[in-house]
Amino acid sequence: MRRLFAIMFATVAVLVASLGAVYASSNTTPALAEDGVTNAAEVGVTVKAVDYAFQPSTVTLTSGDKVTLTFSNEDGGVDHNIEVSKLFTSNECNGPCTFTVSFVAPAPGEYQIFCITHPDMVGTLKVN
Ligand SMILES: [Cu+2]
Repeated sequence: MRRLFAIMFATVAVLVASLGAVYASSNTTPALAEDGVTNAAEVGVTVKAVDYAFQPSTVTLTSGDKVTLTFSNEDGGVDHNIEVSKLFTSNECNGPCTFTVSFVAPAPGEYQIFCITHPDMVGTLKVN
């Protein structure tokens, strides 16, 4: 009886040890990089609104970039916002004012930048 108990104890101990080893090895396996993450760069860009126009009128980014866009409305007493459809929309602010918007650069292509209050105020976001 005592011998049987010892064998059972040893079996359980081996089982626990091997489970621990499996857990440890799976825990130390290097994580696979996700698509688009390996090349991600943190990018800062500034877009101004001056005389009802975006400056620069074209912003160029690389797909996957983690972007912090600083928007600076330099038109005193004028409300501007900045937005790109399905990507980001900012609130309007009454110039002079500055704020930042964060987003991840989408799939390559050209996207229109616009201001909700001024239909003629447009720019282009080029993503490579
Ligand atoms: Cu505007």
